[in-house]
Amino acid sequence: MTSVQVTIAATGKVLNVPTGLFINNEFVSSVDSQDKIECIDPATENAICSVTAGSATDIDLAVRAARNAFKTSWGKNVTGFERSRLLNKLADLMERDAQDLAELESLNNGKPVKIARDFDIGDSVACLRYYAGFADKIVGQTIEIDNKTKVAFTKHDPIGVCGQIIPWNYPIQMWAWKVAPALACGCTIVMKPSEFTPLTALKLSELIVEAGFPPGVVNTIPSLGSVGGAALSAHLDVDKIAFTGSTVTGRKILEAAAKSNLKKVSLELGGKSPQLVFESADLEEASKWAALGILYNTGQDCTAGSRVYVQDTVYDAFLEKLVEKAKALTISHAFDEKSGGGPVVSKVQYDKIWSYIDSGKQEGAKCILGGVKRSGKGYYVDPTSVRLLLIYALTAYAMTVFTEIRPDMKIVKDEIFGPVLSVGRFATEDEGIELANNTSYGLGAGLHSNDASQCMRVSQALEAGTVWVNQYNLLYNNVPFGGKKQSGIGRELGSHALDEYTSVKAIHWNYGEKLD
Ligand code: TXE
Repeated sequence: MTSVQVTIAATGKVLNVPTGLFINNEFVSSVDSQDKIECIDPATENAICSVTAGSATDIDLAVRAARNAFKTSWGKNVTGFERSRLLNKLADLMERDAQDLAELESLNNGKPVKIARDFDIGDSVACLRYYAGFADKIVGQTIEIDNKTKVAFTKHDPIGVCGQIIPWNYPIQMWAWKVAPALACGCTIVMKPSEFTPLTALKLSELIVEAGFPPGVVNTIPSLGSVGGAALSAHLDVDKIAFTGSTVTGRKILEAAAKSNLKKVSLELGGKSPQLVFESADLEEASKWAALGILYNTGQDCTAGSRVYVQDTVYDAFLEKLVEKAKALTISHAFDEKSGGGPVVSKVQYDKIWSYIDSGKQEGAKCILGGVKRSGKGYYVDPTSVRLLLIYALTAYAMTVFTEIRPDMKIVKDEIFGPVLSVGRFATEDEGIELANNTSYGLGAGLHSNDASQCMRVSQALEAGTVWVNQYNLLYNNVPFGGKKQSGIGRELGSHALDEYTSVKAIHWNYGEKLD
């Protein structure tokens, strides 16, 4: 069976969801495995359905399909105009189905439907259109060698078959960020969605067929990371891996690439992103950005602003405002249009977050907000819906806030990937910068100040791929995104992503010189 009917409980809507492996534009069973991936609704802990778990042999078949398409119907055999047309068509279909996709995303991931529809899918549609615009504008250079006899020019060829391994925190958006530039450049794809959230990648595969992409251009293999992800990374006929996920797994992928065929690898990994609040900052605004910076996507965000450092002189005033803003934010069920977040994605993630909250308390940080575990169904870190507030008598908060922190504490060093904020203090600008940069990660950083030269100085000194000034966590399809240090290699978004999916060829042409 390669599809099931899934009922969205809140609306009674029934969606047909593919559950097979998607190879050559068809949903098929595994050739050699009976393994299944059980998909769980994190809001209820109930099973949604199970999907086929692809084996290493299935990955190999998908790679062969992608290679064949690359050599025949795609790659250099399709014009940029046609790739652009198909990407735009895919964007239209995603926009048409935004509500259904958002409900499925919400069911499998836990995020509110409104956020999935308006932000994740809205941004993904825009991402497809953005790269559709590039597909017919991928050009090289003509380089002068010698005016009379020689010229050289460059071509940006599609790199080939790309393995794309994506996580569970933004299943549709990470799909779009990877698929759009790869297809614009003429690459073919074997997509491995996270085993926690494979449903929307499968649903989007239906749209690949409807849009008219030739068979084999995009293939989707749900599989465990240690099986399908590892097989893709080590495959001798995969030319590139694009990965978003943990630093631990990123390291394994790089190692597998090095030990196999030295395939190109881009990695978007974790973070422990700081925000600095200086005394000249608009504290009202800074406190809103700080609260949202950690709550967005229930903290399951690679750029979650999980460390906030505040200048001594405004520390108390800022903290008071931060707590006020944090108390006003809610996490609740998926169909609550006002919800700021939902449950976290899985039991594993829920347990991980709570073990960090416990460790913060044990290591001596002061928990000034939240940090109280609730019983009940669903992986809500701290449920604050109106219904639940009645039960918890106004004591539940959307996030946990620790103060009196030290650099050696686990909550300060490690990526928690949940709504847990550590707040520290500093006296001078240099001390603030040093605290902010005291991490092995370098993905995002923020600073709040009304002193223009300070903004310039500090944004240059912060060791991160993205720095936000007087705002936090906003991303745009036309601005590059990626990490320094152990937060990754390469850039997504913007024109920079095209470099990840192309290989530059230099052609030297002699049109006049004769050898003596
Ligand atoms: O990540 P993994 P997990 C961080 C976050 C989170 C932690 C663990 O801190 O709590 O990682 O999450 C595939 N070869 N981020 O365990 O394992 C896996 O199947 C190839 C940050 O879910 O990195 C999935 O598709 N692939 C992050 C993808 O890797 C493998 C987003 C991500 O899973 C593999 C997610 C292997 N050996 C988690 N093992 C971000 N940067 O936004 C697993 N995978």
